[in-house]
Amino acid sequence: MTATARQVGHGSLELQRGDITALAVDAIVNAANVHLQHGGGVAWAIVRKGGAVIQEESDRIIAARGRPLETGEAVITSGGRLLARFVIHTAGPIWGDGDEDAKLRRACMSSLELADEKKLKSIALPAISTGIYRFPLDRAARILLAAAAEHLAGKSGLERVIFCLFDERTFAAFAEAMTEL
Ligand code: AR6
Repeated sequence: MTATARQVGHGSLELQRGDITALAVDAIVNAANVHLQHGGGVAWAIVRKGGAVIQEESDRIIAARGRPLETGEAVITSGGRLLARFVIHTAGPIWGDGDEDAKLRRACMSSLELADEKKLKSIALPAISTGIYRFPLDRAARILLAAAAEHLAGKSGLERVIFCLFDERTFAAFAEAMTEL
């Protein structure tokens, strides 16, 4: 598998090419929408493999709050049948909505903060917002990697933060952004 890693603080920041639903980590991050309706993209793949329990727990979270997530917010469910114990769901920005850079950074940061709150050691994230939400890939790669590096350089207990990139083009964009960190 194509992979690269860099030590940041006490943790390692890693890039892998592959399918995030196959990873044996404490949590995988879902590129969700604010309603947590997991109908397409990586969200659909996560629920298909992890089972309906992930959608059911998501629905209960929205019902209990009585409102959708804010863009950039993160919540957690179990991982169902996935190897990952948890799924952290964050809603990235839709390109064109305004203030996209800050919202994408927040989506990454809030996911990592939630993982630390739960005392998790390993987490994998997809290229949030770069699929159906059309955020420009190179720009997203720089923002997401910078946010993760900043988090790891702080008080985080995370040992591994992995960006799991589905296709070669996405992996290449992240690999290039990694050299600019
Ligand atoms: N593993 C890793 N990455 C994946 C996988 C996978 N199995 N499947 C797709 N990707 P997207 P968004 C990549 O569209 O742009 C959903 O309907 C994909 O190639 O999943 O944030 C949600 O419910 C791309 O690089 O997320 C929301 O409504 C990246 O994951 C909306 O799409 C993100 O693509 C969110 O759109």
